[in-house]
Amino acid sequence: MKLDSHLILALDVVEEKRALRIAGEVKGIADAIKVNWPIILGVGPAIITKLSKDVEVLCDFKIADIPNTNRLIVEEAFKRGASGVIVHGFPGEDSVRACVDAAKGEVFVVTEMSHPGAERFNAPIAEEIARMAVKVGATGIIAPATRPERVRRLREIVGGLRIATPGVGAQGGSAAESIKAGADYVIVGRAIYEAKEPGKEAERIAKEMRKELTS
Ligand code: 3DU
Repeated sequence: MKLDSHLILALDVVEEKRALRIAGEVKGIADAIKVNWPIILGVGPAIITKLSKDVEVLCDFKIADIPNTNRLIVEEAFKRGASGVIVHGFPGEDSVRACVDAAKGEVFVVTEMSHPGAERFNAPIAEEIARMAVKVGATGIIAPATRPERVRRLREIVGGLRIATPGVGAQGGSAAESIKAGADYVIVGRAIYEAKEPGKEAERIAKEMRKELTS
């Protein structure tokens, strides 16, 4: 995926017309659009192919199954035009490796999620998951924008792997802080797609990150 604005739009809307309008407004601003189950179930998987004509699409299916099922999901996502997939790390090395082997593009492994509940079961194993992501040759990891100190720590572990951080805006995280902590991309959903002018809000966030990177 390109790394230009450092912004990935999480397009969690469930109507096709609205999805395509917002995608059009952020065209040329966001480096990629992330699709998750709400849009896949609301609009249908053909939206991956449709969006991918104009922008790189990251399929956030949080794939978390046995290796064979993971492989099948990953193959279908790339067949439809995805540039990357997001997979869970907790099912183990064989499950994540199956995704890396099947991928025709990028694989991001969730290390630690951004919501408060992740602190109990997820955070204690996040660093081990990050080490596994490096070992299996993943493209990058997902780390929490809501906890920049964790992004910083996970960066130490993954070295040059890409880090994408959701949790900016509606969940309370800051784009500039994430970048400062070592993120390559921030993932933003509601703060952009619920804005009156999604394109302008996307541009504002991209500018905030540019400023951080050049300061
Ligand atoms: O909170 P937002 O509306 O900006 O959306 C964040 C998106 O990122 C959403 O699709 C969510 O499912 C995803 N995500 C997280 O929020 C946190 C994670 O740890 C992983 C993915």
